[in-house]
Amino acid sequence: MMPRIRRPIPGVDPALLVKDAAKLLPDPTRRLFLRGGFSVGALTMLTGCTVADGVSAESVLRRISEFNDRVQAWLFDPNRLAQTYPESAIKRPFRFNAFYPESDIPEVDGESYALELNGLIENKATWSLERLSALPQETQVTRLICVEGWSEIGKWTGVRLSDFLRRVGADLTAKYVWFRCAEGYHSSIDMATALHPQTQMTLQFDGKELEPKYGYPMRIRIPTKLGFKNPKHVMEIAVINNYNPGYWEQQGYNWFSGL
Ligand SMILES: Nc1nc2c(c(=O)[nH]1)N[C@H]1C(S)=C(S)[C@@H](COP(=O)(O)O)O[C@H]1N2
Ligand SMILES: [Mo]
Repeated sequence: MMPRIRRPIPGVDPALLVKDAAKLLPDPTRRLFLRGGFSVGALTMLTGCTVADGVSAESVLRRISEFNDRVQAWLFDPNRLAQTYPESAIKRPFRFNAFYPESDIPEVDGESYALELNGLIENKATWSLERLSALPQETQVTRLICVEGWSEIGKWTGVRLSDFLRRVGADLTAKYVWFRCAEGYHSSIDMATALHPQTQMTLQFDGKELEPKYGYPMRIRIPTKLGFKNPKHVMEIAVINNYNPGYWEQQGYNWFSGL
């Protein structure tokens, strides 16, 4: 998470800035960095920012946050599976969460639903719910972890996102997959995570058609990432090469947010 420090700080003490910035590094890196005797030079090397008087702390911290994303992306093991659980561990009723109350859940019509495809994809024809349901389905019992401090185990069924991306001729060497939701929420993920075997275009929760609160008609389920990287009511998928932070990332949450 990136603290919001807006003003450039004239005459900022670089040593203090370095110390603050180091707190934002992901843990193994932070320990190495601090053990190495944190220095302005090391911070400059990490961020590419010249840490000098008058530099905006925000710009340095933003670079640290981007560096954090790169380190996490680099540490991400595309073959490591998130833990799965027995059906007896499923939480019922499962918690609803969004940036709005339950009364504002978007109502998407499943009959006329047409998933849009954009960006680096060969076959951009839209997909109806019926066609998505006809693709091979997989079920996972995994834990959804929300950054707000709760987690619950649930059961999600749907199409493997990597299968779908291959089927529509997506450029799998592109950097990001971006999702736009019915109510304006949006999110993007790294391609390695999009291709992870447990990353799913979810159509069912707990053996039943997704309820509106869980993201009807389709949500993305990613057990290797925090809850806010699991967009609900997905209306459009785009394969892109330019970084496009999501709703919560714009509020300061770390973009990669892997587990
Ligand atoms: N479209 C949309 N998707 C969203 C959100 C949202 O506000 N809108 N909230 C996210 C957050 S913060 C969490 S923790 C999970 C919650 O999923 P659930 O309601 O199935 O528990 O959805 C994520 N996906
Ligand atoms: Mo969340």
